[in-house]
Amino acid sequence: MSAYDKNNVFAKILRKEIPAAPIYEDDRVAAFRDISPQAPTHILIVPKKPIATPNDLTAEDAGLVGHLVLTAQKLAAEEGIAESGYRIVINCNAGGGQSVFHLHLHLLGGRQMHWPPG
Ligand code: DGP
Repeated sequence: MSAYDKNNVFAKILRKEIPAAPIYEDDRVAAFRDISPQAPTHILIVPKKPIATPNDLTAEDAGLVGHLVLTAQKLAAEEGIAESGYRIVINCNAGGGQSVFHLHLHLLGGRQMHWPPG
């Protein structure tokens, strides 16, 4: 479990305290473009609920996690990358490459992805 810092950068974006390039928003999630894109499409999809890492999810979040993934699916179609393919990534903690401690999905596409990831 991780303590949630309410002043992390995604919390500030959700509160509109700092700008982001918005893509989508509803009552449970928001999506905006990554400031440092790693692919032609690189969108971050975040829950509005303050959850620091995947370790902090509980069974009650199952519907929210499904909604995050279905939002990624919808945005992939809108970005025109559904058929060519895309990658959904969730990093967890420092060893997983997480640098912002508000849960987020990366939606990456528009170029060939490679395996294993770095
Ligand atoms: P991760 O390493 O999985 O925690 O991903 C964090 C991502 O957040 C990283 O790809 C860069 C992005 N990012 C960091 N600061 C900002 C910001 O201020 N605005 C936007 N749009 N993205 C940010």
